[in-house]
Amino acid sequence: MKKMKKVLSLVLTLALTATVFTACGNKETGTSAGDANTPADSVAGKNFAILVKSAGNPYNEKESAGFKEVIEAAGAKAIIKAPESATAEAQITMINELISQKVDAIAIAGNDFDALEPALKKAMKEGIKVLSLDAAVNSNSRMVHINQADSEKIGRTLIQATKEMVGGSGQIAILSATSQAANQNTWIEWMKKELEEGDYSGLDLVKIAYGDDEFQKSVDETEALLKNYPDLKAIIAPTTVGIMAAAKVVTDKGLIGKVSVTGLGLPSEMAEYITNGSCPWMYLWNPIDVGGLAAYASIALVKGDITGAQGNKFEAGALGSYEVISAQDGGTEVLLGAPFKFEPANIDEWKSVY
Ligand code: RAM
Repeated sequence: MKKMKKVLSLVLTLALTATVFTACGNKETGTSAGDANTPADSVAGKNFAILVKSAGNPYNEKESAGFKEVIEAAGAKAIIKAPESATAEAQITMINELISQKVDAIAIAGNDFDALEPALKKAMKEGIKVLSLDAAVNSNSRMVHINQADSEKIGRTLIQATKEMVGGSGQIAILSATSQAANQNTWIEWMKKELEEGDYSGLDLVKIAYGDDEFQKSVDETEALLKNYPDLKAIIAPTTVGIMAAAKVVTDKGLIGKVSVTGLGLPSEMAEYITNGSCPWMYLWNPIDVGGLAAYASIALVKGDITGAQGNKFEAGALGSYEVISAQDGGTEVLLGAPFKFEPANIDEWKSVY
């Protein structure tokens, strides 16, 4: 299963990064990442927007790149928006701009679960198809959410990994993104649940810090954690910006082996730290695929093939067939797949993929 996922991810990534689509077809589906599995003219000339959390975050850039490739291969126009910082206010301004531009769809990684509701409802009232990806907006604000991986599995797995890394006991801390990010907050809820329900009497969660998905702030927060908790044994960073900052600080301070970093990281940014042992292992999914799947869902919504209701089915090129399922937040979602573990044995083959 893992192997198959890996092969599919590789096929799509190669297809998406190639300038000219050649023989990248998937034998099983008979499609390629570029054909959107729809007649190209049905969305030709239409405008599909993606609005990510913030600019300058390589994870967001990869999501946007995956989105753009699929939209353009379907003959439509991709509009990529990213605010300077990860705030709801900045996204509301951009949503209003997209409404004025009369785009056909908006795929948004929300900087707040509830605060975007009036703006996104206005967009939907104007006939714009709205979906979230990466970080969900509430179910009133979207037609469907594109979820990168099972949230419960992510949260529980990170605590299980941490227990193993620290040998069963010690102080641990979480370094998150913004305090309003729905994806990180959901993962943290599951981490807490795992701590409560499992055999973790030796683990002490001393602090949840927020680096706001800004590198320097994440570095500062990591330094503060190490200063305030000199016995700290592990930092869990469920954000690609945070995990890299934490691993760099642990490395620079000569704390490899004393403080372990884990969480969700990009292999391209973390290879150095997985190799040097500051981050013994970590998890992620393919962000290019998250953007690609959001693009296929946007196209299906605009074409009227799906409404975002539970049970809707659509084709997502080389990614395969997907079904809309019910989400834990009361809305609906599409689940991309399972998270993947990156460790010293496989990091070299992944570091140039994403
Ligand atoms: C950061 C962002 C993004 C998240 C990844 C794991 O880049 O917060 O939303 O999904 O980390």
